[in-house]
Amino acid sequence: MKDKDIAALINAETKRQAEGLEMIPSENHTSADVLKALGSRLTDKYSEGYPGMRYYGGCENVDAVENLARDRAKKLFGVSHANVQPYSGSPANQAVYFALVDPGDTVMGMHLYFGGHMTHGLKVNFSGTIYRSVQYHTGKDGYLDYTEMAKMVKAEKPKLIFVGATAYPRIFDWARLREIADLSKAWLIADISHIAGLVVAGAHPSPVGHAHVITTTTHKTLRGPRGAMILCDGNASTPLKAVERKPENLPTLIDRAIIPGLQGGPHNHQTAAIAVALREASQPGFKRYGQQIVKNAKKLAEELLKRDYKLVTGGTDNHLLLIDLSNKKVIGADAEKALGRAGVTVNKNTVPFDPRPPFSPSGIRMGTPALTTRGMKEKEMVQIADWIDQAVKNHQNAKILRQLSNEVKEFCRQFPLPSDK
Ligand code: DSN
Repeated sequence: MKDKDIAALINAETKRQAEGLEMIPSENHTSADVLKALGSRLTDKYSEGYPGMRYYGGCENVDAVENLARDRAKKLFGVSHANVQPYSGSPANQAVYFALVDPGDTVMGMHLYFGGHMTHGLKVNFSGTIYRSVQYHTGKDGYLDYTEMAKMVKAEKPKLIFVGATAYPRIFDWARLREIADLSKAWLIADISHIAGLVVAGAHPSPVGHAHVITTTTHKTLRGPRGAMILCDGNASTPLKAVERKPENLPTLIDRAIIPGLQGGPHNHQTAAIAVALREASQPGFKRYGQQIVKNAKKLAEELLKRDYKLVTGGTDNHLLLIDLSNKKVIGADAEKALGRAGVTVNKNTVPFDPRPPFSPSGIRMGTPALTTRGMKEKEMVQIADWIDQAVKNHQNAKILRQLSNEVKEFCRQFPLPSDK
């Protein structure tokens, strides 16, 4: 690369990832093939529209790329329609609102501070300003309170309910959630961004057949490039004909919400990289990968519990752990900083009913998708729990944190990033 400044920064970031433990649960390490597709000439091409219906010439190759991505997504998740054009998770969710509800309609989602996402109706997000947003949350035990949620649906009569999370360590009961959504004939939207890879691996129940629409990013447990998809069942798009908001019309409603509703030209390099990741996720090894993510998270939880850490819900069923540090005399931000200095990257996070403000919460969130990609298993989780504990206990001791970071660096040499293999 001729730009030495950017080359140096890319190298520094690759080194940082290779020499440390990436434990932010929404992050992962992509394959060399995914990176190759992202860095290809496909990025040069404009192609507003969909395969076979573009506003530009020269689309024969990108049409084939997008068709492959759509077909692979449909097959992998078992749905009849896939839109692979959303630039990322937030635009995908935005498109769902745009397709299915009108400004001022009542919508429902889990509150961000209880593990939800901004686009699920947070007051300062578009979803909480354009629509009348009511928010559900977890009970004191950290589990989603389905009974409370049903009461709220009966009282508020939302037209659309988002279910999905960024910091929820347990599984979602999709059948029960659909029953709850049916109480007000609401659209049920499953945002499986965090757990898509687990769903593919059979390590988390699939929302297919329960949710009307599924949104997911492609760069978390699914291990693809940054991007997103919207999945649903229904009839294929019917160009130029008006369609009603009915389940059978979902593919048309979603496609039109993406373009011309919200987006312009699709990112074809990203679509190709999504197609590559979907092929990788259809290999038998990916099932083992997804299941190992959960085994690793459970082992890490067990080890941290032994060291007297307070885990929200007392453990995990998925890829992440939410830790309430209130008994450790350290706040989330300080723990995040200390762990970072020790070579362990996590993020500060609110815990349910957090008495502290969201920009300085009581907890931290961590997960195992990236560690598992590097080949780490239960044995390694024991060592990692020990380093986490040492860093938290010695969060003010620069010498110990430096020593831990050297140990982590040494350990990481045995587990290269996939692109370096
Ligand atoms: N930023 C993502 C996460 O970290 O969970 C959610 O969009």
